[in-house]
Amino acid sequence: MKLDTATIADLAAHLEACQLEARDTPKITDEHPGMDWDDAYAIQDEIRRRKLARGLRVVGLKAGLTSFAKMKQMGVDTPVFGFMTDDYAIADGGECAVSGLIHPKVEPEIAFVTKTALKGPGCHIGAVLAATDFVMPGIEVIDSRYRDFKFDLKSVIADNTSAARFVIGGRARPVADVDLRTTGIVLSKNGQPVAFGAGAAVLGHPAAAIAALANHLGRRGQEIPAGCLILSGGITEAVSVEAGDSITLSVQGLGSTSLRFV
Ligand code: OOG
Ligand code: MG
Repeated sequence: MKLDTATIADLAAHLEACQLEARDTPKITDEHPGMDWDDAYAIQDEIRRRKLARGLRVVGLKAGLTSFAKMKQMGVDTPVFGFMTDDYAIADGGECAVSGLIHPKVEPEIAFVTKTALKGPGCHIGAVLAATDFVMPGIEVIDSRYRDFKFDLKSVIADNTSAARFVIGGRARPVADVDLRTTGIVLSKNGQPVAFGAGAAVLGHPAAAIAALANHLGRRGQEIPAGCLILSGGITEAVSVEAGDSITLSVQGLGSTSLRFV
């Protein structure tokens, strides 16, 4: 760790204030170029602590920057991990108010729900498939608190990996019924297909993103609990949205989920 406890608390308070007031900020590594990975996750943990202290619940975990399309779009090369609280959840077909967001984008993802806990190190796709209760389509709404969505990995980890809102829906299917590598997805904006892909875009198999999360948590003495919702990461580049946009994600064999920006 390169930052002291007070600086970590200040940066967490600053980033969370930017989120709650929907205003942007330069990336924090501009002021703190020496911060390390542990500092970055410590800031994210402090944001989580602040939210729990206000009575919010953590309702899911996420892996991000797990596809080449996303890594290329953001100019980075390693997955990152974050969390979602209950106030991020939007009902299937529901509304997302842009007034509470800075510059939202949507990502087509596969959502996993576990039936047993997953613990790293050494977690692999097989362990993930054995521990998965079902998979569903999920749309993540990301909203980096950084100006113009410009960040490096440490800054985006501290900012809870741009987590903002999410919706899941469609058909929950046991993972044995789907070949998640070849499963096709179509993301539509206002009825027009705008992004296409297949599950293999995410680390070769979306379950590999869940294994990477379990191994990341294992290094920190934590695990993915049973009954946990996890977003495995955007399959395509993220798509910008504004008030009035309707977004639908269709996943082969898993139906579709949608939301509307107002
Ligand atoms: C970071 C979060 C990326 C994903 O699915 O790749 C992410 C960002 O691009 O702002 O959630
Ligand atoms: Mg995402």
